[in-house]
Amino acid sequence: MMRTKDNTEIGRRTVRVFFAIWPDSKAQRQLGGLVKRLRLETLCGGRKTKAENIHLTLVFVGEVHPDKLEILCRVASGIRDSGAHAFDLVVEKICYWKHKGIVYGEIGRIPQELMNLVAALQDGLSDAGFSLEQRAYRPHITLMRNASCQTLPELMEPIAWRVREWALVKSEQTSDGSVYVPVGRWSLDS
Ligand code: 2AM
Repeated sequence: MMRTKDNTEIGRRTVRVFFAIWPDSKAQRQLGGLVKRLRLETLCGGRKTKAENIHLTLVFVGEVHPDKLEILCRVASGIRDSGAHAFDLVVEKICYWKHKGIVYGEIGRIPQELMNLVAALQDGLSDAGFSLEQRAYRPHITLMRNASCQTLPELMEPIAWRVREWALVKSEQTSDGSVYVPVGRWSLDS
């Protein structure tokens, strides 16, 4: 049996969950195309993120027992009911985070609505008894892992989409890599 930092037992039935935003289909195609270019046009080695897995994490919750999913959904519904607002996300640049070994899409101007949503989630989850990472939130869209890069492609034009919803997602490890399964979705006010 494994144990978490606070010495809680992790049984085999825990699930790994996080709150995240998925790009719309056009932005997903553009970001997926970018991942291909990273391989073809640069000296970037590493593990590509599959197009369908490309996302922006809002809050990483970690391993929880399945009976906690209902509480997570309740926290999310409370935030939706309080009237969180839609916003635009614009990826303006490709960056390499050497010490984490990731290549990621950087959000140019971080929308206040995004930070409000993350803060509301962090507060709601803490109040509900979840212990979250203390690191400052740094929004990024991981395109490649275990990466080592010499050069990075320039973005011809920004990749933008209107964020109208967010999701709670379960991460499952398979022989084919991570599979992300939505547990719940919540809309943002237009
Ligand atoms: P990453 O892309 O920078 O690895 C699913 O694993 C998502 O949760 C990924 O977006 C991942 O960020 C993020 N994540 C994984 N482990 C995390 C952790 N310990 N703290 C914060 N985010 C994490």
